[in-house]
Amino acid sequence: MTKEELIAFEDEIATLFNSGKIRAPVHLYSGNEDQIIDIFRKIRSQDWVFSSWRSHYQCLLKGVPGNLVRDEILAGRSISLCFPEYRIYSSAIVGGVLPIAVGAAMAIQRNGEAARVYCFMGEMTAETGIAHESIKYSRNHRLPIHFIVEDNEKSVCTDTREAWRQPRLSFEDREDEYVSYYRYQTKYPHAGAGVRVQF
Ligand SMILES: Cc1ncc(C[n+]2csc(CCOP(=O)(O)OP(=O)(O)O)c2C)c(N)n1
Repeated sequence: MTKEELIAFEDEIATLFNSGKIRAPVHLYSGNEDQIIDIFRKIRSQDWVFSSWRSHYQCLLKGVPGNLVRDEILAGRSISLCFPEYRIYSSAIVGGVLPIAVGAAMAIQRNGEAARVYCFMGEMTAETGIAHESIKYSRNHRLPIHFIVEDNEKSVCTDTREAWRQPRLSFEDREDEYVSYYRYQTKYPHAGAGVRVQF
């Protein structure tokens, strides 16, 4: 899936949402296509991907056909897209997938499987206790997992750095065996596509 294809998919979802065709919240990306495509160069079909409420790019890059992703979003399930047959799970609970991803990595390690786990989270999620514990446990137990922190600088409407009085976030610019970080500027609000839609 190319950058242009990701953007075209997202533009279509934005249009569908703004015209009232999706009767549930959507969370769009925009502006991170190069970085997320680069991360997916390492991710193979046997690997597991865990994401948040914003997971359509991950689904498409993991190989889920666009029409399946679109159908799920149209059915109002954008915030928790799960396609187990493609090994992709997501949860709309802040930090919710992190311990599940760690458990999947523990199972892979115990069974001696060749798969790896990739777990995406926003920069505010990365500041929570559960993220710090999940990353610490994974690192110390050398689990086959990699965490990706996606920094759009905000948590809903809150500036993450101001909230913590921390100009430099905990995983800012981290690039090691267990954690990657990237920053992007989105053109969208936290949820929706810029037009108020009454469900
Ligand atoms: C346990 C829990 N608390 C609060 C929320 C509401 N909520 C949804 S997304 C979000 C912001 C998270 O910010 P960040 O991790 O930076 O993600 P992003 O900006 O990429 O959406 C919040 C507070 C939630 N979904 N789950």
